[in-house]
Amino acid sequence: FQPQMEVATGRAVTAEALVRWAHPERDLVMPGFFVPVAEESGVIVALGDWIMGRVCETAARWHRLGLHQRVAINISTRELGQGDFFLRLRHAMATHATPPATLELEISESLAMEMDERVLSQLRALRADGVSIAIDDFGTGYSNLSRLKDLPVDRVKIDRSLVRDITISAEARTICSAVVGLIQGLGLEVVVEGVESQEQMDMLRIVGCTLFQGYHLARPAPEEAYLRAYGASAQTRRHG
Ligand code: G
Ligand code: MN
Repeated sequence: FQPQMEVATGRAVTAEALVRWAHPERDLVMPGFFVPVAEESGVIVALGDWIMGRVCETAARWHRLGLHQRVAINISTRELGQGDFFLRLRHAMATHATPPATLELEISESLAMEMDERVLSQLRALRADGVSIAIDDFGTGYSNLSRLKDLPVDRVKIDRSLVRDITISAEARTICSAVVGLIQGLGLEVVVEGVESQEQMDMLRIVGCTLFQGYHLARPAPEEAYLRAYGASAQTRRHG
């Protein structure tokens, strides 16, 4: 889990669930290595179900612990293409009694721009029930801004590639601040991902960003370590 921090309060508002493979003989394996293989072999369906179950179970348990944080799950292109994807998600939510408002779906920009009406209506229904929808990796693909306003979306995560050079390049700053303005102008929340320095964060705050995720704030961590740092008791410690 990696936190998205609200900088004004110092609170973690969302925990992004990031899958890792604890291989018996190797270091922690990153999804970039095993997800493509899982997609090729078809294991991705079972893996996706396992992740969905873990996320729904975690979100429900954190809610019972009084932790007011959403848990975000990354949805792959393959998954949204499965006819029964939403049925399986609803099933996982029902199995674990997950309050919809504790869940957030992250859908990559390229995928979001291609969603058909069937997928959109399912997303609208989930959103009406309280699930948050975020566009992930915004700025890496064909950022169709006019399409963005028609999507059932709560927030947009600006990709780290748009942020990387803002401290050294005036052009990068201009692009980043224009994108932030556009998203906010559409009434959507901006989350900046891949924040790696205080300097970047200071600049992004001037532009009006309030939600940040990245190594500068916290690296992804196993649940136990995450809860020690960002759990309910940690937040009480911090604020009184
Ligand atoms: O596509 P998505 O945005 O979900 O990718 C998240 C990935 O980015 C995770 O694997 C996570 O470990 C990684 N990540 C998180 N914060 C940072 C950061 O500040 N810098 C870099 N380079 N990667 C990050
Ligand atoms: Mn993501």
